[in-house]
Amino acid sequence: MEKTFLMVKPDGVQRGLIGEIVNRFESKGYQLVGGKLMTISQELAEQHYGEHKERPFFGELVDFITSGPVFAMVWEGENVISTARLMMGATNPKESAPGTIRGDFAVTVAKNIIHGSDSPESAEREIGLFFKEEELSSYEKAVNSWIN
Ligand code: RTP
Ligand code: MG
Repeated sequence: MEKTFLMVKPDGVQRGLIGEIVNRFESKGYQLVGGKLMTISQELAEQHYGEHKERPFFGELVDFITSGPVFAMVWEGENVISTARLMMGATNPKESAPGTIRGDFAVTVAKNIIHGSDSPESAEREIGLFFKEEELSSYEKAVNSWIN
């Protein structure tokens, strides 16, 4: 079953939105298979956002993501990578639709509440950066047969 890496960014943690965000993915029908509150090191931040190294906002992005605890998660389910991105909304909250996480809770692109892997390759890479194999739990839920 497909897995993705999602993370409540420091602004979402400070604003008390962990529960709200977990609730959205649980209610949708996805399954939480890993989660932890952690503070990201400079090195991990630079690896995680490596694709943006040459962008003008890179320094600001690394400073922000390391500025306080994040809630890192792995979620599992059918098509979870792209559907989670739809549920998050557009990167810039000025364009993210109401009903999406960024559309409902964020105002500026720099503080946009949540990160989500953008492809199967990113998901695999990011899960590996943030979680050890033994930190993920695979388990059956009886309710799954009513979803898939
Ligand atoms: P993320 O990686 O955080 O899930 O966001 P994303 O895929 O929707 O957007 P991406 O292009 O990967 O950008 C990563 C994060 O960089 C910040 N950003 N700031 N100041 C700016 O113009 C700017 N542009 C992007 C955002 O916080 C974005 O989530
Ligand atoms: Mg991205």
